Amino acid sequence: MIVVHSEEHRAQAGRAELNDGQLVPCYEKPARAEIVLERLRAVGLGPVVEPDAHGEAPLARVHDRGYLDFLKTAWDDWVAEHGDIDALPLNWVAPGMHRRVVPDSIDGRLGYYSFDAGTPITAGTWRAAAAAADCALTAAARVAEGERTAFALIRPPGHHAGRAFYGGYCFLNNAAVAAQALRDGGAARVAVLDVDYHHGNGTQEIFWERDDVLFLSLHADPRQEFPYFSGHADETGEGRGAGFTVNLPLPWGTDWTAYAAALSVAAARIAAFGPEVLVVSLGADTYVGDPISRFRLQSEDFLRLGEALAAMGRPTLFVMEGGYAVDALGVNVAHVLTGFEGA
Ligand code: SP5
Ligand code: ZN
Repeated sequence: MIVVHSEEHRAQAGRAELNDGQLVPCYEKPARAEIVLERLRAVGLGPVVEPDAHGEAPLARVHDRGYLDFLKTAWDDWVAEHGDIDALPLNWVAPGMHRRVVPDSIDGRLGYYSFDAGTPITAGTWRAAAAAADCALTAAARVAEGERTAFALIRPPGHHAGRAFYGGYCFLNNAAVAAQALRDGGAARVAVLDVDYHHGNGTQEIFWERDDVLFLSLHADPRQEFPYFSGHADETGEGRGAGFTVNLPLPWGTDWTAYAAALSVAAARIAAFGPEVLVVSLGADTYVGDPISRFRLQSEDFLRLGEALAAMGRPTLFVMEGGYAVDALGVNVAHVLTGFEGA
């Protein structure tokens, strides 16, 4: 399986995120990608290739121009105001306030373009995020050229990032950028299946009114879990996109048996849609040992997940999302990919 990876991911190394009332070391850290790469090499998955540079045009197909410009300059603007410390937002819009005017203040713009305080912008955020998107685009191109599958081994992740917002450790929506590029390259229908523990609110928002990109997500119930305000079962899309968003929220404690049942529902919907390519937003934070999550998948279950994805029978692009039990992350991700390849 072709693995597309860039060391530029290391440029995103935040110092702290706000969690449980404290600034704690970032869960989304460079060691995550390093342990996955090490494991893929150990089990002989590859080749591992560098991304091609795709420029900003494919990013602007799913992201707002003003948002991209903000991301590129946010760090310099922040440092000019506050010095060399991670940039975190401090306040957000509420009902009765408005978003008509983009603030000039960097603090105001951080709040304008974000939805949480867990996603620090650092000196290397733009460089790392752009490299991740390039990896996803390069892997997508390989699948478009006829490969059965490819894996974008990337960070920072992307599925919480929307057209004009960041959050949930995500800045550019790598899976959405890739799905749109596949459409622009001629695929009539693309499905994005999100198996990260958290709802892929950004991907949902980007494709909300689209009937050419089916978005499906299995995730912890937003009544209980981040991102709290997105991912309920009755969110199904609007306009032309009505019926082309599928949310399968699951309770804390979900194990493989319950997870597999939801996966079957997703599989049936994907089969009916008939996509030319399946994009998998691959988070491994459904693992029982994940430090910020509460599902109960075991390492062996990720083999089953890979087999179930292969059984969907589509050319498949894997895009890395979350997973924070770093010691087990390499094994779990490798299990999905070897499960897929062996099936
Ligand atoms: C890509 C991805 O997986 N993003 C996840 C972002 C989650 N951020 C909020 C985490 C809050 C965790 N709080 C529970 C900690 C348990 N003490
Ligand atoms: Zn997640």
